[in-house]
Amino acid sequence: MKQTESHFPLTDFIEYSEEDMLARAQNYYQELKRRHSIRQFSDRAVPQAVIEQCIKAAATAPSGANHQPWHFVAISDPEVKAQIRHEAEALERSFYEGRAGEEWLDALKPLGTDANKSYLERAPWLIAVFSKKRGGIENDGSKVNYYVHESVGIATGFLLQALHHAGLGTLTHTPKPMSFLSKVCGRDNDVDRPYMLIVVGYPDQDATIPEHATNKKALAEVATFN
Ligand code: IYR
Repeated sequence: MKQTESHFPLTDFIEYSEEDMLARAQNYYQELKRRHSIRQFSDRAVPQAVIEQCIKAAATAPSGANHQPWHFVAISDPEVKAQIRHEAEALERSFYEGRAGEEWLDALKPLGTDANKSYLERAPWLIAVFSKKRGGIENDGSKVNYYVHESVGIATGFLLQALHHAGLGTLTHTPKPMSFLSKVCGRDNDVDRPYMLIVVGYPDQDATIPEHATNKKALAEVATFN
């Protein structure tokens, strides 16, 4: 490998025995299997320090040329949450009233979702994820970013796992179009694009998950070994 820049030895890699590796992989699967999108949130507060650590975990994700083309806006201000709910519900109403089309609405039936998004106000935190078309490591906007969608998708996955691991419930929410989030979050420029809204908090005491959501495809259906 050509090393034109300075490189450091990989000192923080941990190797496990094959037995431990399998046990860790099994345990991790068991942990991730308990992650479910929830739509009934408690209004119980969650310390900002926890959210900060989870965002730091998300921001360790790999990215094109390590440009880290993401920005997270963590919102707990009730007024901002109310504004987001108001805007999102207006969009969702038109979605459920026909914009979605019959096939899409049919696919959503087992989830039991509708245009009511009260959790956007009730949950203690909303994390708006933005992708950045330009910026580079310096974040000064002068350089192009690469594989932005892939990079931000991976970081968002890391964020969901970190929040779940910390003991919090989440929901990925993507009101369409999401441009209103830019204004509400003060990221109204031509570099940042709203990517996803993550609702974060404790599940309500009587939170439920649709049976449909527990039906994950078997390994043989999602993977092939040659
Ligand atoms: N954004 C809408 C609709 C929706 C779409 C999909 I695809 C889902 O998996 C769930 C919901 C809503 O939040 O209700």
